[in-house]
Amino acid sequence: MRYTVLTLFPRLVQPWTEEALLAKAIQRGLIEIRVRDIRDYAHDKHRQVDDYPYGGGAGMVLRPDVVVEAIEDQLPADEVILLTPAGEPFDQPMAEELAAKEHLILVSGRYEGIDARVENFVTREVSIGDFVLMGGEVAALAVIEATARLVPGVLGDPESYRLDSFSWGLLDYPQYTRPPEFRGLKVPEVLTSGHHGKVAEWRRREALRRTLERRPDLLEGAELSKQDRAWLEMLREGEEKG
Ligand code: JF5
Repeated sequence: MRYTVLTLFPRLVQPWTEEALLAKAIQRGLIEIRVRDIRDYAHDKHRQVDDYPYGGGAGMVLRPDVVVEAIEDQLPADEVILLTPAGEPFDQPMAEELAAKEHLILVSGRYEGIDARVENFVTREVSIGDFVLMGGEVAALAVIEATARLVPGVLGDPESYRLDSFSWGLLDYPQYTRPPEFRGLKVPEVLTSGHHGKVAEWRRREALRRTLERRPDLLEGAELSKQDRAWLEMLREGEEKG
């Protein structure tokens, strides 16, 4: 998998790629991350990339010629993705779809926005959430983080991505490690019992409990067994009684 990040702040993005799992994946040749400065595509000696908005108003707008020439210089790509709060919401299924591609170009806007004509030169616009960042860099890195871990070999143990939150369509079950008691808080007994079947059942129930409490919206899209539905029914009844 190759990623090309187009940004006005390459020095913000580059260091993120030089640590931890991303660095290891690059070193192993599993992924490649190119970071390119949009300003290198400016036309004038002052390297101007933005200008005043037509129609007036506050702030500056990124020029379409500069941004589109930066994109075109990095083609071909399977996807050209503009990060913007106005985009399609990013989620795990989209991460899985993108992780199967060979080259993603990620375009990070800054300032008050990008000239709307750039939309005609991207394959999709993506939002990582309903908030406004100061620029698309963190959103581009979020897309890289979410997709690179799905590239075969990037995570050591393939179990760790099959079993995590959202691969079930549910939130993760709670995890515990040593010590067995911390400031009066004990590890649930079932986890130290050695009964693998009981552990699996408890984890599934706790994942359902957490999802019901924190993100009931996720239950509609989750794959639920008859047993799951029975537990949820019990949990909901328990909730009603306080
Ligand atoms: C940006 C105009 C881009 O704020 C974001 C963002 C939020 N979710 N996903 C992306 O990107 C930066 C801000 C304003 C265009």
